[in-house]
Amino acid sequence: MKVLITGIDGYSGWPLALHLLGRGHDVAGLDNFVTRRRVKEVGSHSATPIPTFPKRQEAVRRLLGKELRFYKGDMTNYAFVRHVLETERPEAVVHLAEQRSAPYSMIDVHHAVRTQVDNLTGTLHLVYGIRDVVPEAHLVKMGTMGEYGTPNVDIPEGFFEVEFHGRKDRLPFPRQAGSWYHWSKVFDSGDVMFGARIFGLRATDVMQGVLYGTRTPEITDDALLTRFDFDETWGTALNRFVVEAVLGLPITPYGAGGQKRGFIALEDSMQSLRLAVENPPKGPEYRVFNQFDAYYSVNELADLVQRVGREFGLSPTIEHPPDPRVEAEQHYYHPILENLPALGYKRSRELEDVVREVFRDLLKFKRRLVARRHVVMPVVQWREADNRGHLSGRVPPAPAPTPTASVAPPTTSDRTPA
Ligand code: USQ
Repeated sequence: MKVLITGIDGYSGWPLALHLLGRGHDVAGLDNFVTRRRVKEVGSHSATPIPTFPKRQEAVRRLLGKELRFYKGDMTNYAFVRHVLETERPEAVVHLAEQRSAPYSMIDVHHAVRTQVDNLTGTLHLVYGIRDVVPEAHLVKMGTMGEYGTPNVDIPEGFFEVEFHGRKDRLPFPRQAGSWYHWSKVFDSGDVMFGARIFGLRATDVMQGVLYGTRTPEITDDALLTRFDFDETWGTALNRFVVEAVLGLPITPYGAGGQKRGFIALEDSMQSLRLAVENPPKGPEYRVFNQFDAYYSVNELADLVQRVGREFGLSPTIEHPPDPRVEAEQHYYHPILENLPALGYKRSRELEDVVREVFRDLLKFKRRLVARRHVVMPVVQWREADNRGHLSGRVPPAPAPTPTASVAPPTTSDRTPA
């Protein structure tokens, strides 16, 4: 199948390209390298050294004997999106090209606005581009389990039956996102659902849990490594806990640590996305897949990382910093997972095995972690309107306000190659 991956240079975009190529699909991708620049913006870098994109293409050619086509550009430019669709004419588009960090969106008004404007614009461009150029193509859109929040009832896959005042309907399950980033995903979901309805598109909205891991079976050489973020803005819970243990910093379940989330290994996220691509809706439809391996509290994950860390001769400690976020620290959590297993999805490995693998990889790149040790502890506070003071030295000064819009003007570096 001809697949286009938007955001192909990212943590999951890159291993997805390798996975789909390995399964015999014809893959092309686009990216504007903004994650590389924004991670630099907060003073950090990937724990794993990642080559430039031309070097990545070269490694794919050399090690896998495959061609990977690439387009550099920004999805907020509709002409660019159309050009790629017209050139590639993909049968499926996996849309990953979005600002993906909740803490980054909470830094200040400019980061909040940029997150929502970019994410919604890119998604709408794709919805229109598919309608105009490849109306039969299947859009697989990366959403997030965080759209649902943590309600005190089970979480269905997108829709549920409701009875109210004696009448029944099947309605979208309520969304209660916990950051400006997560709200951008909610709005995206609404746009894809509406686009599918009015334009007759085929779309799968994937509600993915928190990713973890350093590799997938296709990453057989360091030249094929994907990025791995660990700073407080771009790193996510389990990955960060292993980094903290390796650096001799306390492992940081925030607040009471009873926050539960669905988690999924990188390898299993690739399996799920492939299953979605290979099993498109038969006709116009908007469907929702929840996507996670299992759910855990951050306390359970901290305990696990501490235990596995000891196997590597480390002495990890656990501390509970005050929660910088506004979220329930103890709550009911029971999301449903039926659609992917019905397509054959099976968890590949035990969590502990993957955590061991992450330790092995990170110990190998420990010098890169030590060099950025100062960006690990949390400083971005959800309640603060402007966190640039806390991030001093990590984030550049606020852009000058423009008289016509509250959107910070794009910096040159935001629109040019890394
Ligand atoms: N947390 C800690 N300690 C840390 C980091 C995080 O306790 O050092 C807690 C957070 O307070 C939160 C939970 O872990 O309760 C998850 O936080 P996270 O930073 O691991 O993940 P999150 O901000 O939710 O976002 C990540 C990805 C995002 C994706 C989302 C899936 O960055 O792109 O959409 O996971 S989900 O969480 O299901 O919404």
